[in-house]
Amino acid sequence: MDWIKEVEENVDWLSSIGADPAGGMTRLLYDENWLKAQHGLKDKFSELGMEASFDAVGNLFGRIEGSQFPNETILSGSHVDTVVNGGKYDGQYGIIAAYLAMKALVEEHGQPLRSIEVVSLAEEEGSRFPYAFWGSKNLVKEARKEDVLDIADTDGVKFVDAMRQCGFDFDDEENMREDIKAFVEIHIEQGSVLETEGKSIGVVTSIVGQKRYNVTLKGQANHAGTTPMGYRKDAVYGFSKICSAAIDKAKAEGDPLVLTFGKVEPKPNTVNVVPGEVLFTVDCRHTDQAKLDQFTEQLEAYMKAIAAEIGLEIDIDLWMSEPPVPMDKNIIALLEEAAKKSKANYRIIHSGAGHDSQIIAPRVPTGMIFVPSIQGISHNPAEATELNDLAEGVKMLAAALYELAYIA
Ligand code: HGY
Ligand code: MN
Ligand code: MN
Repeated sequence: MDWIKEVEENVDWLSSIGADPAGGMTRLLYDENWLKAQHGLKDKFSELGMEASFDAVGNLFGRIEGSQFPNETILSGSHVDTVVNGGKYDGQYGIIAAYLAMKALVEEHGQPLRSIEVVSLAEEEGSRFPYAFWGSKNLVKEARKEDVLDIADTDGVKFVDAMRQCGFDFDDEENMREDIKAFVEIHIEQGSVLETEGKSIGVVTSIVGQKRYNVTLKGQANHAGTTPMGYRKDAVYGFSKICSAAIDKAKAEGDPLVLTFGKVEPKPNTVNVVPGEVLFTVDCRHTDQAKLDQFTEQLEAYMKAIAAEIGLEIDIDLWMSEPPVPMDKNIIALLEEAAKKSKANYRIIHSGAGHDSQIIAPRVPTGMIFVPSIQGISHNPAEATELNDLAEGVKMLAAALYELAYIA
């Protein structure tokens, strides 16, 4: 197989679905680009001779039946959604690599002993609705209807309506599939460790824990000219005090703690009006759950204190809280073995980004492979990985899937 050509063609094809005129890619859960991508992948899986099917919520599976142990399934894949103006590798590279690895394995070795499936997971980023990991959480039966029944995107489109308009609905199946024996996800590193150290492959040991909040500060909109400074209930002033002090505290805490105020929406966002309201988001991560909890508890207390000091109302909505998750020791060893066999220039590495693997790992033996990100850039149209590294990643994934699905 011409690995480089296949990777390049498939990344270019899938990236064209959701290419954003403002740069990069925007393909959000249940939007029209998302639906077009899932149906395009379904056709692709069928063309590759796979049995292609959706589950109730829109996760897409491509299956090659095993000859001897068909009820033992090795799963590989990643998420099909992107952030807004994101790159063209985060998520979708893991889907493309999985089906290309399966294609290469069948071409070279014929039918596997165990079944192999590629999965295009419906959503991981939490970029459209205040909910993340909808795809993998449904796969492992952790998703709860009540968590999404009343949520909507920033245009007011309700989650449930968007899902049903795409022809999908809640998955009322109680129990998780029992046939999935392993999950391997390949993903770009989204950091610069591999590139800095000149490595082409990362074998992931653990994934960071993270918490995400929507915070609303409510003060009083007022006239910018006639409202003396001492009379103001300025929501942006409150946000800026919180943001500045919290970032300084995070820097003092030091790596691997990270803190991001990614979205800030003042209202009415007008030059000559004292802003009466601001919605902002918080994303805080750490490899150690206790330290993550301690920092966020202090942060929540500090936000409330600043709001009280300025006379603002505050609403703190913690809508995501995922613990740090170790990868499966046996899968790590298998990935290291595959890296050694394919003479890959690899290193063991921890993930500062969240991944579907952290949702699946507590239920299924799970491992991750990283390929380098150029200058560590991600969640940005400039996200890029050398074609050779992308191809090496597919070969590494194929070697791992061979060990899992072709060896008795
Ligand atoms: O935000 C993350 O860590 C991932 O890219 N969703
Ligand atoms: Mn991402
Ligand atoms: Mn991702």
